[in-house]
Amino acid sequence: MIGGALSGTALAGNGGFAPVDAASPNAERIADTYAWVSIFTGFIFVLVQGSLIWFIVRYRRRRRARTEDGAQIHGNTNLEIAWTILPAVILFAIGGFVFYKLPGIQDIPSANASGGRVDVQVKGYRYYWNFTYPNGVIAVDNLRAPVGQNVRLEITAAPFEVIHSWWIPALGGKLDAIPGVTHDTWFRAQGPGVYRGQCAEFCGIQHAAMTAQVEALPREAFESWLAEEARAQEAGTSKLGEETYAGACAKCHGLAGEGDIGPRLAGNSLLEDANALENVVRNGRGLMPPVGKDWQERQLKALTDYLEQGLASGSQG
Ligand code: HEC
Ligand SMILES: [Cu+2]
Repeated sequence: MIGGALSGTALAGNGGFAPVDAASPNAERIADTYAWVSIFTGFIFVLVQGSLIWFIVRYRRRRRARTEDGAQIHGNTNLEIAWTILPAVILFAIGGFVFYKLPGIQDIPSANASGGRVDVQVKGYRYYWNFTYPNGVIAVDNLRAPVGQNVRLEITAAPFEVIHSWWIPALGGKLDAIPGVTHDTWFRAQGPGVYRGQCAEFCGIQHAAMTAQVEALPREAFESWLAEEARAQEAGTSKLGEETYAGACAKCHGLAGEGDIGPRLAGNSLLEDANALENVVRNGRGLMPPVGKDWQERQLKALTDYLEQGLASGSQG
């Protein structure tokens, strides 16, 4: 029962010891399955460990001679039937429950389901996530989504990339982002808020910095943001450049370009040379991966425009 008790939502988020609270129907089904399996594993754990301790104490040698034989036992039919049937029943209970819950975890609600659906492309790169909305809006690391509406995620990685793994625990299970393969998943955020996640596949030196979040907004706020952002990105007045720098570059070069595992960029004259910058970003250099090899023009332009203004101004060195 210990496992069952621990899986209770009261302890959720307890230093990462228990799962976070589910905030989407599919995540809820995963949490239910976890709790259900925990009841049996908890019970078996107590049973096995309890018997172990009991046997150690009850049947210790005491003062008996080393050569003394124990009682001669020739089976126990009832016991043997019980320990054959009980595990079978437990396995059926677990298997049945999982198969009952699975479709609601895996199956993506249809686009015609009530409330409609928003489809977003999710692409993993070292060490950030690029999101593309149906109207062309691009976002980095922060996925804005409407509350209460189904969102389908088409998860992949660029052909020149390594494997990453998309995971926002409160909104469902993890799914690998594999070059050349698209995996679909979905969520429906039950309330506004920020749901944090982490790339769940060890993908390289800055893997730990490869975080992501879903920012769930009330539907009208989401829709007006999306429309407004589309206008701003077409006009080149959005914050896409800054967002791209923070997601795709700062993890190695520092937020103010002060340098980290990548060299200092603040004050580097390359930042004012859009062509040279494009060359580095598209092709990589030395240990720097080609982080923007397949970017759309608009994202590259947003970044070069942003960098042209100079990182140095905000730098403390
Ligand atoms: C995985 C870490 C990493 C990421 C992400 C990264 N860089 Fe780099 N970058 C490096 C390293 C390492 C070098 C040094 C390469 C060498 O010369 O061997 C470098 C070199 C550069 C240089 C050349 C500096 C010079 O003076 O030669 C520029 C410019 C640059 N990066 C810009 C960017 C931009 C812009 C981004 C985001 C789009 C970015 N980098 C993302 C690691 C990274
Ligand atoms: Cu990753």
